[in-house]
Amino acid sequence: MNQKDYIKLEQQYGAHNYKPLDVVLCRGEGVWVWDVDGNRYMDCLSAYSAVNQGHCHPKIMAAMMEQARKLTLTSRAFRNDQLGLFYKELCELTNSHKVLPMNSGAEAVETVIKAVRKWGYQVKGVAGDKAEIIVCENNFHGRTITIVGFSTDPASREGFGPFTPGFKIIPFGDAEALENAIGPDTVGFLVEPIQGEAGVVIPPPGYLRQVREICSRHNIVLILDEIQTGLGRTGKLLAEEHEGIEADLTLVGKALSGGFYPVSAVLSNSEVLGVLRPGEHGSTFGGNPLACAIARTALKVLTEENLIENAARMGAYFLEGLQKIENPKIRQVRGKGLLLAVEFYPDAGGARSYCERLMQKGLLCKETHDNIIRFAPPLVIDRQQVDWALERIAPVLGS
Ligand code: IF1
Repeated sequence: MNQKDYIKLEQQYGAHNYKPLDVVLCRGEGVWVWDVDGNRYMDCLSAYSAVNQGHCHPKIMAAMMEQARKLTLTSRAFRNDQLGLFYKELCELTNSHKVLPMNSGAEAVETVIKAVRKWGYQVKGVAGDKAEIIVCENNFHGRTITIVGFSTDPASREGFGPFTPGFKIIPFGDAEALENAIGPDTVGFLVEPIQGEAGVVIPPPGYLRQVREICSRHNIVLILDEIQTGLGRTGKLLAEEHEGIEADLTLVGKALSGGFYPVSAVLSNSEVLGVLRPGEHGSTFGGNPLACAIARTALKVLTEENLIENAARMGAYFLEGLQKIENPKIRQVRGKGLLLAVEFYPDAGGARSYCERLMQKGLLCKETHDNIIRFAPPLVIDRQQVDWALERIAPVLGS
């Protein structure tokens, strides 16, 4: 079978809820992936930051195989010997007190919404069913009904109502808007430290510090969605560290497993997770021993292989290279660590066609909106590989 045959199968039998580049991958190693015809590409998307540790990392794979031979799933009706160790190691690494494990990012977001609402009623004293959570315009937190209900992206939400009430939307990067939106029933503020899907939108310096102060002053839970920005991507373990703050609740996912398995978690620095009692929340697969063993090793790889420092160094170098590209159609080049973006003027559009041309040159990346290209290679990338990428990107984006 060749690429066309595989694509035909997807077209015929699959729901068409994606429009992928027409490349059919079958193998990956580090920053590289190969298609079924044997062509090699550099992966500059990293499955939206889920493979920060690089494709098929040998240590994570070994941990997965070893655990798969022993025990994969118990449900939370029984205990397993990986869960406690996973909790302890994740808490020590992130300076958290408590963890609630789930699978997908959206599940972690749903978990936090439940916990924060309950905290609002039980601890803050908000009247029943009145709790309000503030979120930002152009957010991306997942695909469930509740989450798309507070999205401002028409493609994400139109046709899927009715939606869950209890959310208020404010502009991103505007601390004053947060202050003004807070009312007596406000229980939490949910925000991405850098908006990924919106196009790697970095808020003004000091924003998160101001947000931290406002939330503390009003007794509101600050929830940072670090599902994409966390675990080294921006050159710090968590993006909150760039501003020296700590959220009350932090969401991680994606790279928590190095791309081997869906693993997400809610990290808590406050009493919020304490409001959940037995029977009130859970998941069949959440916290299973296979997930825990994989995540423990995925975290170890991040630190032992200095991938966070490497993301900071290689990110700065990559950004510098992108900034040298001259094209009047480019509006801005920006990024933090290895979460980078090139934005074209809106009427220039064409981000997709740039991605298609880069694919021809052996580099895979993905547009977000019509005019922004995101570059987010695995954090194992080295200087020569960044040079290799820039040698291909510069002529394409420069024309
Ligand atoms: C898809 C985007 C990225 C996320 C943040 C929660 C989730 C995500 C900050 C939900 C997920 C994904 C989902 C993926 C594409 C991707 C994405 F373009 F859609 F927005 F990364 F930028 N919070 N982001 O970024 O996590 O439930 O998917 O595990 O195809 O929808 P999930």
